[in-house]
Amino acid sequence: MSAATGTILPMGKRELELGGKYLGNLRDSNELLDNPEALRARMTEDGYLLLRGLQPRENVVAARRVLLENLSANKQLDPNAPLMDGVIGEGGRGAFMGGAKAVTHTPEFLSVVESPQIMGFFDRFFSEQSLTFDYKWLRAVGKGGYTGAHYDVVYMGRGSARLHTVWTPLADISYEDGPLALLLGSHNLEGFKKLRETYGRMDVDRDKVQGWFSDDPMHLVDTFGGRFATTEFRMGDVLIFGMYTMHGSITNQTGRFRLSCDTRYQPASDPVDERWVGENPIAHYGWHKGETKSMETARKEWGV
Ligand SMILES: O=C(O)CCC(=O)C(=O)O
Repeated sequence: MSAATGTILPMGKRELELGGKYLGNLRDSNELLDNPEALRARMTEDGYLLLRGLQPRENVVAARRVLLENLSANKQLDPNAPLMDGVIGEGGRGAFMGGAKAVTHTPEFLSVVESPQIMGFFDRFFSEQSLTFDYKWLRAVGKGGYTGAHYDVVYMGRGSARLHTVWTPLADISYEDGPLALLLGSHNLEGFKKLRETYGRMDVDRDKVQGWFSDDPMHLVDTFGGRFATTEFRMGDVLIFGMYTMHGSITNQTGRFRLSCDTRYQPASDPVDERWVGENPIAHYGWHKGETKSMETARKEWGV
């Protein structure tokens, strides 16, 4: 972990200075861990909670190993490098492995994303029993790869209004590895209201629109307000945020896969988005099937 304030980090089609107008650092909320009310207030205020070391590190290392063994068996890794370094092999490409149960439903993986630490956290956070979707999102981001800015609600907004995402790094992730970046204020600033009421009401399976809102973080900040924030992560850390916290990622500049998973949690008594639960969740059934509307066209229609 090497980069510091003033470092230039690529994100989408821009380069952002860490500590500058467009990109700052996330703060952790570990000091609030024993106080659910304060955690809820912090979530309302910040739109996220960064909790360092919530998961036992050895459990995350074990899940990482399962994922890397799978990537290795699929010839994605450099066979001459140590498995646990996750070095991208010749021809190895980044992969979205959402729903890949051969990995996501192994005991090692479930012992992280359904651990007593994370389920217990949400039981306390919601002050009632929580549940997590059966479908788990898993990503191996290759060199030059990144995630464009979006709200999660457009992918999973049919159930609970209290649904939260947990982003779990399956690596120690430096700035160069391409960590997640949140657009602070996107969940509550007035400048984002119209965006929340247009883009934020879309459903990718119903509306068949591309999901990412933008790959231009500077334009987002200049137009709607807020500031992106990121940090370096260690295995064991989790980043929790709501459906209206816009986020994307810094570009992976390394020769290693940036490995992470994102999983969802809500109160068990709330309605559940039917696409993501059950033995074999139906997942996205309309998105990218047939004609897909470009985000550019949709944004013109919404006037944002
Ligand atoms: O890991 C990434 O690059 C994207 C993750 C994401 O979009 C999410 O956690 O909702």
